[in-house]
Amino acid sequence: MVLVGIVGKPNVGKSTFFKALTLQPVEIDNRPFVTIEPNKGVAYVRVEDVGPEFGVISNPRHGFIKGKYRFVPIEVIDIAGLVPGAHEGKGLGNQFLDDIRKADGIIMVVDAVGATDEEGHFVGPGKYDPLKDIKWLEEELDYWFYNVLKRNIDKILRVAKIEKRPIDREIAKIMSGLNVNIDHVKKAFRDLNLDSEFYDFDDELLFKLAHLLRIYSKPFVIAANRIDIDPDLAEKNIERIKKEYPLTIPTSGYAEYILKELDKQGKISYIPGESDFEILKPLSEKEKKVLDFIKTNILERFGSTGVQNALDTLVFDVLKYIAVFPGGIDKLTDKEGNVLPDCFLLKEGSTVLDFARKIHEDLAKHFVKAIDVRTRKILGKDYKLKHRDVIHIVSSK
Ligand SMILES: Nc1nc2c(ncn2[C@@H]2O[C@H](COP(=O)(O)OP(=O)(O)O)[C@@H](O)[C@H]2O)c(=O)[nH]1
Ligand SMILES: [Mg+2]
Repeated sequence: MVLVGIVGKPNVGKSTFFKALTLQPVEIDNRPFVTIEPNKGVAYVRVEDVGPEFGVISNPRHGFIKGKYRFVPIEVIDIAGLVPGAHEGKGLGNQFLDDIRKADGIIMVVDAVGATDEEGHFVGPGKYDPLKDIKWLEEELDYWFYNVLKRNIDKILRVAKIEKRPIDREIAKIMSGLNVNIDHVKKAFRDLNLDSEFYDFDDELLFKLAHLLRIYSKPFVIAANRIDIDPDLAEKNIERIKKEYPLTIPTSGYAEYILKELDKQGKISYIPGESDFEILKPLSEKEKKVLDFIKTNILERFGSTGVQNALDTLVFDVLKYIAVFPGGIDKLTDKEGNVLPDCFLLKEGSTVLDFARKIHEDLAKHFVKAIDVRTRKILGKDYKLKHRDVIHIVSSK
């Protein structure tokens, strides 16, 4: 499953953001370092469902349908807060980053209103520049990769020399625990003008390599969070951050959590990611007031709470996943009568054969042909899938 890590300093709302994504109970507190054990849970990316095109209502085996959308499960991990110097043991250190070593990408949460200093202590809105956080957070992530490289580089070089193996392959092997693959290393080597027989790594070069491997294997989006505290101030900061980091999304984990919770209680109908909600049941004065605030200051102003948007941007735009549906050419149901029960997330560029393999190894082994269920066109095994394709696979068994 796609795995997303939530990273940031203490007290920027990481755990609240996680709770808004997963509706899973977590420890929330405005003391630094509340989260030590990672929170792991299931969140959902949003895909326009294909059911309506076929005049059917899907019932997903995993995830759910809401409105015209299908929410497809992925995994998220919320870890402890980092502080500057974490790699030297400051705060809780950076050991807990290992909890996200397998992450495909990162949501970096910062405090859009700058109300917390670099260690997460409350200083008041406007007193701290959130752009500074992004810089040192990036550096801490680089150090994390650097330390793993540094620990292993002598061995890597020795093995590569003695066994006459290409150095990039050896690096990819050692770094695979951090989700680094050979393509990432090759790309980094190209950027640094290194070839696969380069042995002369000094610390400076190693750090540059660590940085590149980190951005290639753990790309990130920024959630400029807690916009509800002061939307004007947040907007100003975000405009500035976006100049350097275009993939910055204004978010309010708090607003998203309230909306989802009231939706769960059946008091409102809210589709995550939308700019509006519908009131279904009488609300208390307090609930009315909060919803009114969220509607005016968050939804109407920023277009959504941003939480769903941040996750979808990371998974679809940055990590380049596409959603593909298995479907029979004559019927869209499985044996139990579930309509379009499955939806798989695959990397852009995946072929029909990759898709078959994802469903079942046997389906790939005995692959005969595939059919595009929409157009009824026959597709070969090398056909590159598109987002929201519905594919029937014919096998000889
Ligand atoms: N106003 C506002 N407060 C938030 C939001 N998210 C979290 N908080 C508050 O910020 C504090 C820290 O939240 P928490 O989620 O524990 O942050 P973490 O340390 O980064 O995991 C708590 O008092 C939360 O209630 C938000 O979107 N808006
Ligand atoms: Mg936390």
